[in-house]
Amino acid sequence: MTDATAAAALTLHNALDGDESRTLAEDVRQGLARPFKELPPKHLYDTRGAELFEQICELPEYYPTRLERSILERVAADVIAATAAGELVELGSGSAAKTRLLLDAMAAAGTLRRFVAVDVTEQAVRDSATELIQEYPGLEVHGLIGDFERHLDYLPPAREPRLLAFLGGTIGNFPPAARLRFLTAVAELLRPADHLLIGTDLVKDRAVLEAAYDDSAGVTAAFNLNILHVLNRELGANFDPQSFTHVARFDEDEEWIEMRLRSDRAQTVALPAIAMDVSFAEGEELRTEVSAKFTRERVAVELEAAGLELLAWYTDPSDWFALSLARRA
Ligand code: SAH
Ligand code: AVI
Repeated sequence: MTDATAAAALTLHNALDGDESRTLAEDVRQGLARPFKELPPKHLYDTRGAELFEQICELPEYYPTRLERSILERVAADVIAATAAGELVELGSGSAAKTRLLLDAMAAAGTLRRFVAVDVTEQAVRDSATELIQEYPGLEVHGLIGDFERHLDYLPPAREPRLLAFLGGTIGNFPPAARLRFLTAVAELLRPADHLLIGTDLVKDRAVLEAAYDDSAGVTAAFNLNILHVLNRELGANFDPQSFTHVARFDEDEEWIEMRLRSDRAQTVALPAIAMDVSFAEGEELRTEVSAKFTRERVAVELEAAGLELLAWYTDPSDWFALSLARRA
């Protein structure tokens, strides 16, 4: 493919256009003023955070990526046969590594027309979009740099039966109320010919879960601590990342992993860009992510609450990870 053809097949839209720094400032202002400090996990993913996440996917302890890939290898052709999808829209697409399995199945079925990547990390959208138009001659790629909680209106109108994919278990990173809001918004996007494919990590032994979020090489710790570097860079803050410790704990009542940063000492941090000083007591923790773990029943109930119907449930042999195919009820 010539460069000119490749350029014609690729469109990019940046829905963030500078307002991301405003949301970061607002999220930090609100999240760090609370008695129980918390930041939304999307701020983990600057370019460095996205690179660290890619490294996490390769870790021996972090099973979700490998298992989801193995399920996709087995069922991608069935999913495409069931949906007749001509376009794939992926929310939180990152490097779109596993996406290729769906695109390959669409190409094999002769339906592949367009891929739409949506991610808050600009570099990830640009790089994956550029790679995919080279790898799939004739494929149209639209990259939407945006927040899937705020910018679904910017998706291009569907032209073919659409498969909307939300892989990796990222749905687990929403707290429950936001999850229902998000799934409802996704359901409203779906026309009768469209489907949703959603990856969920499943409830399992605490030791397996906690090791996946606290690996022996320290990559997840670096990923978690990177959020402090984001605040230092974007808000002129003076966090000393060395004085915080990565914590990953499974909460059995909530059925979710929590990633936190524990302050090793009493300290006050300045955030000049938002004219805020934040004090941490020794041992005080800042929550940076929840990662919910599901059961089949819970997925079905939550899909139904959002106006979706579970059509197929695909798992790996150990029942550690699942992909659900759904459509609007
Ligand atoms: N789907 C890939 C990547 C998962 S990591 C996989 O399965 O491996 C989560 C991805 O979601 C990251 O690429 C991150 O940048 C993106 N993300 C997180 N919060 C987001 C938000 N609010 N809006 C858009 N993308 C988001
Ligand atoms: C993107 N998301 C599904 C990952 C997860 O497992 O919750 C993010 C992650 N956090 C720590 N390790 C990986």
